[in-house]
Formats: sequence, C-alpha cells, structure tokens
Amino acid sequence: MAEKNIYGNTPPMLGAKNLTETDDYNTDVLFYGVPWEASSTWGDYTGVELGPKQIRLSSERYSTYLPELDHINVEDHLSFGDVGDVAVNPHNVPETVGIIEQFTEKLWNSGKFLVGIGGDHSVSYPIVKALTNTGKKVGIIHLDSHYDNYEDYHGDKYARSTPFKRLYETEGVRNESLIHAGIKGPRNKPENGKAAKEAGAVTLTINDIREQSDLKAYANEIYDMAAKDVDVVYLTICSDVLDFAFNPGGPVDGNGLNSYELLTMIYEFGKRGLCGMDYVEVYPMQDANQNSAHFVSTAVLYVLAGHIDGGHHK
Ligand SMILES: [Mn+2]
Repeated sequence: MAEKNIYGNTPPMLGAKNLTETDDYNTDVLFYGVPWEASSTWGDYTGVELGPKQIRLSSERYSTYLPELDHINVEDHLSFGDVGDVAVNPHNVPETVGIIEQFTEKLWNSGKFLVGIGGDHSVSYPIVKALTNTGKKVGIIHLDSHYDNYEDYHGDKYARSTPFKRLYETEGVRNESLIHAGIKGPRNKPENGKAAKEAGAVTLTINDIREQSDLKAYANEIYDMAAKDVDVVYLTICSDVLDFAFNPGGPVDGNGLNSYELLTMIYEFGKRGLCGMDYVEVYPMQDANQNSAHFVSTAVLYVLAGHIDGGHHK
C-alpha cells in the first residue's frame, strides 16, 4: 500500500513508494507525471494535463499480477517509486520544456527504469533530450497514429504536434533508429511523411504491422531497428495508436491497434531491454468511464513484465 498520497486524494502510481520528498531514488522503477497541455490542436479536445492524476487514481484498482503472462507478479521482481509531478509553468512553454528536461535528467542519472505519465506528446521531447544529456545515444520506438513532427504549430515549436521534429534535430538521437510505428490516417499530412523521410527516420504504418503473420517476431524486428548503433532504446506511446474503440479517452482515430496487439508488442520491446517509457495523450474529461486512464496501468505492467522476463532487472 502507498505510504501517503502524492497530492489531495491521489495515490502513488500502482501502489508505489512515495518518493516526492526525497532524492534517494532507491526503487527499481521511477514513475513521474507531467501534467502538461501546451497548444491545443483541436479546440474542444482538451484536459490532457489531468492525465497523471486520473491515471494514478485508476491505478489503485490494480495489483501487479498478470495471470496471462505465466502468472508473473511484477512487484515480486521490481520495486516501484513515484517521484510525483513535474512542476510545469502553464504560462511559459519554453520554460516548461526546460523544467521537464531538468527534472528528468536528474531521474535518468539515477539509472533507474523511468515511466513518464502525460500530459500531451510535447513532453517526450524534453524527456528524451534529457536522456541524451547523460551522454547516451538514443533510439526511439514511437507508437502513434501520427508523426507529430511539424516544424511548429502556429509558431509554437513545442506543441504536441512537433516533438519528433525537435528530436530529429537533437544530436544524441539517431534518426535512423527513430521508428514511427502505427502511423495511419488523414490527420497526418504529406509534409509529415516527407519530414520523417528527410530526417532519415523509419515509418511503419498500421498496415505494415497488421500484415505481419507473427506480431511478436515483428516487434523484435522493430526493436532491432531502434537499437542499431545506439546505447539505449526509449519507448513513447501515444494513446491513439490504439483504435478509438479501445481508447475512448484519447484522440479520435480509428483503424488502430487493438489492446492485445499493443500489449503484445510492448511486452516484446520490454523483453529486449528498454531504458524507459512514457504514455501520453490521455484525456480524462473525454472519457466517462476512464477506460483510457485505466489501460495505462496494464500497458506499463506489460512493459515491466517484459523487462523482467528479458532478464534486465538487477
Ligand atoms: Mn497521435
């Protein structure tokens, strides 16, 4: 059981130890929230900054036991800590990007497995930038319907639709090991596919995934691409890589993965040795039953189960 709440009635993620008032990060896994919504790209689709709070509240429903994965109980192998939320400044976007970078660089320096809870997708840029600041060359598996690689959004270079452009420009990211997977649909524009290609990043569309006969083997191929000539591989999941049928609290995108497909893939990635992950774009106000927030707990546990089964825990 959690020792005390993170704030208000909000418990630490998945019963984690509360590490909000210490710099002694003495658990195997560190959860943190980024309660951030920058520029809105769809006016009435908002509230993603409530994600960390709702995802933690929903996580209270769960143990860490997954009977379908050979009865693994994740917390028998890995200890959990929750360091709380990044203190964002809603009035200053560039300052907040710097705050997220500083906050996560400190966490990366601990060498622990980091799990970031968003927040909109813009947060992945400073998180990965911080990882490169530690001297690591980084490959990225980016699961999403969308490239999120615009140059800017009405002048904002740190909007939710731009983080991968910023990461293309980041020296410590190997663009050829940046895998955009699950890409689909007309919310993308031709300039997005072009920008990915010009940067040297890899695009795997939803059909590339779905036309595979062996999803587990394909997940391992994706990991191989992301791991080539880098030190570490980072996983970032936009909730809308799932079909809207499985993601009522995410952006409205159909023709996506189902829950089983996503979980199967990220378990395989975890097995191969990810250094950390984030899960972003959960909009609690759009989701009457918080299905999308609830699902984050399961997704995180699958990655961690993979981490254990791949022998990556100490
Ligand atoms: Mn998306």
